[in-house]
Amino acid sequence: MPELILALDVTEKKKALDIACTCAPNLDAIKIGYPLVLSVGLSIAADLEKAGLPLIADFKVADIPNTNKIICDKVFDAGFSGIICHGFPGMDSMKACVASAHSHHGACYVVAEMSHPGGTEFFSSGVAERIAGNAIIAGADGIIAPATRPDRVRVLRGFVGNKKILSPGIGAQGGDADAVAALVDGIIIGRAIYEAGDPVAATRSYARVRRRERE
Ligand code: NUP
Repeated sequence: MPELILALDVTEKKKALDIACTCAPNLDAIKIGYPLVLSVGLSIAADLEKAGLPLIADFKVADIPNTNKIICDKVFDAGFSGIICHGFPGMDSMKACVASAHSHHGACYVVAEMSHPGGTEFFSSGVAERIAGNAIIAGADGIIAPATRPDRVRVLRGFVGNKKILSPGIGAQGGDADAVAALVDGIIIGRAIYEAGDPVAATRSYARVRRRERE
C-alpha cells in the first residue's frame, strides 16, 4: 500500500503548520525541503512534531562524504527521520548519507531520476539505472523515481527490488496518482494539496491510493 507523503513547500510557518496538522490524519509522512527551511528555519521540524508524522528532509544532498555527513547529522538531530540525497556524486558520498541516516535510526532515499521535463537530460541513457543500483549497494532504503514516467518507475523497480520507491510528480507536474500507485511505496504530492482551495479535501481525494496494493 503506497504511503501518501505531503511535499510541504510553503514558505510561511503558520500556513505550514495549519496544513500539516489538518491534513495529517490522511497522510503518512511530510516532506520538507529548502523552500520551507530557508523561509522559517530548521526548527520547523520541531514545530511539526505536533502533526505526529515522520518528516523527510528533501535537501538532495550532493557533496563530498564529509560534508554530506555533517548535513545529514544536522538533519537527523533536528528531528527528521528521512533524508533525500543525490546519487551522482558517487558511492562514497551516498554511503556517508546512509551511514548518518542509519546511525540515527533514519532512512536515506537516493534520487534516481527526476520528474520534471529536464529530468531526462542527464538521468537517461542508463544513468538512472546505475544510480538506482548503486543506491542499493550503498545500503539506501529506497530511491526517488518520477511519477511523470510510470514506464521508468517500472524499469527502476527492477534495480531496487523490494526497497522503497517514493514518487513525486503527481498533479501539478502532470503525473496521475492512479497510474503509479500500484508501482511505488509512496507518492509525494505538493501543490495539488497545499495550493488547493481545501487542502484537507484534496488530501482525502488522494488518500484512496493508500489502499492500493502494489503490483
Ligand atoms: O524528481 C523529483 N521531483 C520532485 O518534484 C524529486 C523531488 N524531490 N521532487 C520534489 O517533490 C519537489 O522538490 C517537490 O518538493 C515535490 C513535488 O511537488 P509538486 O510538484 O507536487 O508540487
